[in-house]
Amino acid sequence: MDTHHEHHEHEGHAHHGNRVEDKRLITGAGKYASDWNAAGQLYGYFVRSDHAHAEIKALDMAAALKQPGVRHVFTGADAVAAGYTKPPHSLTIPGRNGTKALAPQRPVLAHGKVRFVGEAIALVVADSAAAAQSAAELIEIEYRDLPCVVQPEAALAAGAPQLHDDVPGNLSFEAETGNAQEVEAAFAQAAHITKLKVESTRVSPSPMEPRACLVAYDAANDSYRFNVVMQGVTTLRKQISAYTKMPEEKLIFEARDVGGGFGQRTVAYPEYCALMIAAKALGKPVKWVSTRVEAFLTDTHGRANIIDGELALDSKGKFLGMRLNWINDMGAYLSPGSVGHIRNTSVCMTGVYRIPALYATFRAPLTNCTPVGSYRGAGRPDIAYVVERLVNQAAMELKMDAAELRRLNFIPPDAFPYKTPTGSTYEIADLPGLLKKALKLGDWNGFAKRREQSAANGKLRGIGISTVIENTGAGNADKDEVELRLDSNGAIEVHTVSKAQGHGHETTFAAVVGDALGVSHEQVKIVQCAPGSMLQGNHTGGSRSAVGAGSVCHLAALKLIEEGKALAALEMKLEPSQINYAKGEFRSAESKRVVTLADLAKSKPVKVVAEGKFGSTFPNGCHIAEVEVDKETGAAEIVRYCAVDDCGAVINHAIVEGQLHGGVVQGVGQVFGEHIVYDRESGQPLSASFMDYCMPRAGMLRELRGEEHPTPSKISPLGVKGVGESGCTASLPVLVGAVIDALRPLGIKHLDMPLTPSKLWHAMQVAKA
Ligand code: MCN
Repeated sequence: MDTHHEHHEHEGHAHHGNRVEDKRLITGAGKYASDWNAAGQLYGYFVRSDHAHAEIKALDMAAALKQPGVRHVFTGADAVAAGYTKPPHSLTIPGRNGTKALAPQRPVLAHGKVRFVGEAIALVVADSAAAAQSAAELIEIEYRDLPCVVQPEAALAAGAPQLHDDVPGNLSFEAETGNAQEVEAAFAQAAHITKLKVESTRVSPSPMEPRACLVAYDAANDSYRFNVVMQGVTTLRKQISAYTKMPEEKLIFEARDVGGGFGQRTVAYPEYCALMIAAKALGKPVKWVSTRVEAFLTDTHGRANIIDGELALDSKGKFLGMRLNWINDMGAYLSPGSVGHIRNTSVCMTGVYRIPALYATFRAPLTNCTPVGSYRGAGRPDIAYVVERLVNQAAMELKMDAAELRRLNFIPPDAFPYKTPTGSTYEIADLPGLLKKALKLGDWNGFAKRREQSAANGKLRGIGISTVIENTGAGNADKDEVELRLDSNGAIEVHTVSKAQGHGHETTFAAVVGDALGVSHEQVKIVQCAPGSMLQGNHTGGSRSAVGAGSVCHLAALKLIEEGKALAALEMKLEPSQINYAKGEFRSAESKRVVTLADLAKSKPVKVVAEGKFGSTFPNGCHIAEVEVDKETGAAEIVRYCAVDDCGAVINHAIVEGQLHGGVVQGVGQVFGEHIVYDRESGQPLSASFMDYCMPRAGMLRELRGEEHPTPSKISPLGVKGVGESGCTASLPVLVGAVIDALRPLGIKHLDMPLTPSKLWHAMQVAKA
C-alpha cells in the first residue's frame, strides 16, 4: 500500500514500528482455539438441520449410540432439562411506545422445531472427531416441513409463515426515532425530493479462523473452563452466564491468538452451552471445531438491512429533512449481537450533514435464516451507505457537483460539539478540511480527462465520493479497567479484558504504557484476558479498544508513577511531593538516591488497577474512488482509491493504515461479490461455501492512497478516536457510487450490491435495449 502521511504537532504518540506480534503470527507460532487440548478430551460433532423450517417428528439415535467410541448423543431434551433455552439478546433499547423486543426461546439444541438450515439439533460426543462425525451420519431425523420465509419484507407480509408462536407477524421489534411532524413540514416545503431504496446485503463476516471451543467441567468447584475464540472475555462471559444461569465467576476463559473476529466472535453461541452440558454429563473435556460450511450456516451474519430513504432539499440544494424506513432482518432468532445494526444506525443517522428534520422507523422481522449480529461497522456502514447514496442521487438529479453538495451541507467546524437530531453529540471534526485534502489527493477536478482516456480504451469510468462519520468508544461495561503489574526486573505486565484478533494491541498498548512511563516498549508486555481475571471492561468491538482500554493503559501508567512516588518517598524518607519521575527513575532534589521502577518491586510485585469510562468519539473520513467498467464483460475494476481519515491522534501509523486497508477491502467484498443468498422456495442457503461466496481478492484493491487529517479527541487522554471500522463504513457508498457514476450515461441510476460482472452486464443490456 502506498500511504502518504502528514505529520501534525499534536500527534503525541506516533509510531511506525512493526507489530511485536507479527513474528509469532507469521511464523506459525500462534496458538488458536483449535490448538488447545486437554488430557482425556472427547470430541463433539453437531447434527444440523438441513430444513429451513420444520417440526422434528422423531429422532432415532439408536444406531449412532452403538458405534465404537461414541459416548453419548445430546439433544434438545437435554437442553430443555438444563434450562438452557433463553438466549441473551442485546436488543434492549426501547421500542415504539415503550415496547420491548420479543425475543423467542432458543434451546441450545433445537427442541420440537427447527427454524433455519444449520440449526444444531444434536451433539454427538465420541473418543475421536471422526467417530463422532460418522456416528452422526447414522442419526435419523423425521421432519415435517413447514412453509418458510427468507425474505424480510415477505416475513412481515400478511399471511407469511409464522416462525414463533410468541412473535406475532414475525415482528420482533419496532422502533422510531426523530420527529415525524418536523419531517412532514420539511418535505412540504421542499423544492426537490430524492428517493432511493437500497439494500445493505446479508453477508458472512468470514474470519480466517473458524470457531472452536473446548469446555472442561470442574466438579469440585462446579465451574467450567473454556478455550474458545473470543473478542474479549467480559461480554462472552456475561452472555454465557445469562444463557446458562451459571454465575460469571464459575466461567473461566482462556484464549491466546484469535484469527479475526469482525464482531462475529463476540457473542455466546448455543454450541458453547451445549458443550457445557456434555462436559458436565460425561465428566470429560469436550472439544468442537467448526467446519467452514458450519461457519457459513451458524456464525452470525452481518448487515441484512433494507432501507427506504427520502431526502428533502431546498432550491439551493440545502438539506431540509430526511425520512428513512428500515427493515432489519434478524434471522430466525435474536442473536446477542442483534442491537448493533439498529442502535448504531441511529447514532450517526444524519451523517456529516446538517439535516434539521429527521424521522426514521425500524421494523425487525424474524426470517428462516441464520441469526444476524454485528459485523465490522455494525450498522454504521449501512447508515453511511443510504445517506451517501441519497446525497449522490440528489446531486445527480439536481445536476450539482457531488462534492459541492456535500460541502454546502456539512456541519461547519465551529458548530462542534454538534448535537444531532437523534441526540448524539459529535465531539469534533473538520469536514471542509477533510474534503479539501481528499479532493486534492483524489484529483477530483482531473476526473473528466481520465474518463475520456478510459472511454478511448472502451471502458466506462466513474468516480465516487463518501464523507462519513461514525461512533467509536463507549460500550456497555460500567467502566474499562486495566491492571499493571511491575516485577523486580522492572518488567511491566499490562492486563486488559479487551482482546485483539489481529489488531496489534500488543504493540499499541505497550507503546502507550512505555511512552507514559518513559521506558522502552520492550519492557512492557500485554496480557489479554488472563484466565479467571475479573477485571471489568469492554470487549474489543465497536472500535473502542484504543479509546477505552488504550486510554486506561495510559491512566494506569500515570497511576503507577503516582504510587511509585509514594513508595520511593518511603525509601528516601521524603514526602511524595518531593519526588520527581522520569524514564523509569524516581529522583529528588533532596536526595542522591535513585529509586528505579524495578526497585519498587524488590520486596513484592507492585500492582495498580486504573479505570476510566469514555463516551463516543467520532472518527470521520472522506474517500474518493474511481472504477472502470468493462462494457463487454460487466467487470468493474477499482483504478484509484484515496482515503483521508480523521481518527484523532494516532498511536501507530502502520497499524492505522492496516486497519483502514482491511476495512476498505471488507467493503470491496460486500460491494463486488459477497452475498449470502437463500432459495426463497426451500429456504436453502445457496452461497454457503467459498465456491459460491465471493471473498475479495488481493488484486481487487491494488493501491490505497491514504492521508491522515486528525482532530484529536478530548474524550480520550490520548486524543485518539477509533479506526477499526472506518474503512468499512466509507467504502460501501464510495464504491457503489463510482460504479453508478460509470453507468449513469446509460441511464442507470441504481443497482443493489453485489455489483458482480453479470449484474452489471445485464443492467447494461437492459439499458441499451
Ligand atoms: N489505533 C491507533 N491509533 C488510533 C486508533 C487506533 O494506533 N487513533 C490502533 C489501536 O491501538 C489498535 C487498532 O488501531 O491497535 C484498532 O483500534 P480501534 O479502532 O480502537 O479498534 P479495536 O481495537 O477496538 O478493534 C475493533 C475493530 C472492529 S469493531 C472490528 S469488527 C475489526 C477491526 O477492529 N475486526 C478486525 N479490525 C480488525 N482487524 C483485524 N485484523 N481483525 C479483525 O477481526
